[in-house]
Amino acid sequence: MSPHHAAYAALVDALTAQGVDVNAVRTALKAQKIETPSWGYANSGTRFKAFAWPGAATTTRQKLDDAAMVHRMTGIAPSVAIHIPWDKPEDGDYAAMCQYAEAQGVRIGAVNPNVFQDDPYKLGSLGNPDAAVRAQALDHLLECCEIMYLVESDLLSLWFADGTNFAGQDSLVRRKRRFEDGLRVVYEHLPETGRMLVEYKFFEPAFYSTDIPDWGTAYALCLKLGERAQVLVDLGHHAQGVNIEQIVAVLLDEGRLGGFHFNNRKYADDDLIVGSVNPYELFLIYNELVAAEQGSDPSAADTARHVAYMIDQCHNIEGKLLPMIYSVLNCQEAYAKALLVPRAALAEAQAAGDVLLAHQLLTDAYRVDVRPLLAEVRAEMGVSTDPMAAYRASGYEDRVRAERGMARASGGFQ
Ligand code: PSV
Ligand code: MN
Repeated sequence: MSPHHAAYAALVDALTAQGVDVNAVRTALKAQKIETPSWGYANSGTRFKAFAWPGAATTTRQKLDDAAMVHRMTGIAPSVAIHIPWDKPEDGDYAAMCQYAEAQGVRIGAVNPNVFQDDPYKLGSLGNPDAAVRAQALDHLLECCEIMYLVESDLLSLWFADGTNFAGQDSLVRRKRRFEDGLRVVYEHLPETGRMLVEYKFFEPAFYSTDIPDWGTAYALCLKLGERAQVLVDLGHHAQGVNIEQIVAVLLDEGRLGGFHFNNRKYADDDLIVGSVNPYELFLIYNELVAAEQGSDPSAADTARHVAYMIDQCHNIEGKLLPMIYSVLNCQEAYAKALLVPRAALAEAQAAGDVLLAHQLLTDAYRVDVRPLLAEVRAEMGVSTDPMAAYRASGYEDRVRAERGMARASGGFQ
């Protein structure tokens, strides 16, 4: 018996004795999916400096190659989010982009419009006081609805940098209404099965007010738009101390949790590897998702099953693919631990008001070393039991360094 099998057998015995259905846990883990972002493979950094990484992707083809490698290593990252125009094909051939992705073993996921980079957006996009700029932003958002058809994506993932820097700069209410008007038009142009994910962020780049600063504002917008508008939770977009798992629980219960941008932070929107600063928080978030998925409310379970799990990170000093693989594995580990929470015993302790037993049942699941279980699941899925080591040994990094060299810029599909 290999060391991995011995550890796995011991873990199965311990978990079975606690009443865990290990087969069900393995099945759930094999169905887990995490989407990686095309922009996470390119050179990016802080507003002070983006350090170039040798071999980092510049073209969308290279980003898709990298994403496909992450999927080959982990087995659970089969789709790639694109950002337009960063990933816009020069010849407009989105079919070729999809074919290329499929040939590498991945598919295109969420379409992310970009209404924050061009000069006209200095005072905002859909919230801009100038109707001509609002129209320009709307045009781009509608173009992205068309792109959804072309790449067969059912997710339009929206983030707006809109806001103001100074009190009195603009009317906060008028900005809110401009957003309602603009998003209504976008919603009407979504493909029939498409969903709109509305991301919030409390500050940056605007420093006095942000037009969609929090989940409540995003939720209120979604309620007005219709049920295919849902909130996207980016873990780096909250003030310090905000209880993100509670936001997740509430949005799930309201049928309005659409997706995640996973990352981790210590201070602000740091875009660090998810689970690197606070793996316990990641576990608590997954705990709410599993509770909804396995709970008795069919509508919350359905919402949980359709959540889009996406990574949104910026790797400045730690490489590109390896941190992405690590991020996917951290999500896998958090999910595995959440699947071990004894739901019935927890509900009993909660109903009995046994505060500490309830807390202990939850934290005991967090403390389980699930690595042997994950190694087994990976072996059954036909990927390496140790994806980080497998990537290091693959020679991929040396090959792309030799082929691509050192580049700073990142461009569209070539
Ligand atoms: C904004 O900080 C954000 O989280 C949005 O999701 C953007 O699309 C992404 O970062 C990439 O810059
Ligand atoms: Mn984000």
